[in-house]
Amino acid sequence: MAKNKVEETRESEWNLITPGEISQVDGIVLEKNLCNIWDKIWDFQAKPDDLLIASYPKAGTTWTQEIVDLIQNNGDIEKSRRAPIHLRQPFLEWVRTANSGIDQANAMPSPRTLKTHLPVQLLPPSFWEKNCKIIYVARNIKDNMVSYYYFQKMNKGLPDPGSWDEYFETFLSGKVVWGSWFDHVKGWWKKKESHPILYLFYEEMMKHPKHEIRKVMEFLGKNLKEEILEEIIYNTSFDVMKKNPMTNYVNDVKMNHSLSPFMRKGMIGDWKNQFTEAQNKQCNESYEKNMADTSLSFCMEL
Ligand code: PPS
Repeated sequence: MAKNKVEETRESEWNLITPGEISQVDGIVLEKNLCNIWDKIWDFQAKPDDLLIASYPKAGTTWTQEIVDLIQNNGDIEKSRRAPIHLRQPFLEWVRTANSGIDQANAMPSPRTLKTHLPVQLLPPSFWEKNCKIIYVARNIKDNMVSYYYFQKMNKGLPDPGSWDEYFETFLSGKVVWGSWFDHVKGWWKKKESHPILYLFYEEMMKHPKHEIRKVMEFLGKNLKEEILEEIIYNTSFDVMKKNPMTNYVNDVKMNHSLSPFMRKGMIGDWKNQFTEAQNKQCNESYEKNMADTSLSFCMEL
């Protein structure tokens, strides 16, 4: 059954209008096809019962999405396998020839769960006006950077990242798609002082899945039995999700999974296999400088 549902996703749904091209909105680098319809994104009308999952790319978005979907479906894995993740929870910035995340969201009955990677200042204002619940997930800069590098290599919808050494500089300068990691994680952290945002950390989800999943459940106003929570932990573990075609973008013609799988390693501290000593030092210096004005802190290794 799962296989047929994946095949139902028409190939044209995956075709980008301007693959790999970039432009900017308010100084933030974004995919060109998105910039071309920016007014449509900005004018998106959120509804009070929308739930938004926000993150910097590669921070654990899909993992959080699957946890949320399973909680909403009381742990029923068959229901969560009803469709690929981007059809269950529209991605606001998804712009393809055959559809867009905004059109998908507009056609979807409430209550809706939506996904975005937009930095806080670019989120359509209706989300604030309607006081929507938001879950933000953040991941430490080093693992996030490595994951994004391999994603840009395998996803032809994004610019070619160049060599690792080149990418390292681009990432630290904030000139990657969706902007600076520093500004993203800090901007959303600050916003939670004035808005209902559950701010999660990838590393905490790895270390204490039950605790973090329970937090999500309580934030969603649900109360699931212990055994259901255990099933959700199992079904959202890296190994199980890696085998789930509904969470792996298997039909995305822009993604070359043989270059690097969507679910790649799912680890804390894998950056040590990628960073040189000099890069680690440079990243630490940049981190200290850019994070001096925030109370946010991250676990970089176990
Ligand atoms: S995207 O494209 O921005 O939506 O990607 P995103 O889902 O945010 O991030 C993908 C990375 O998250 C890892 N991942 C997981 N890690 C642990 N457990 C689970 N269940 C899980 N699901 C996804 C995925 O492997 C990517 O990280 P890397 O380091 O590249 O493996």
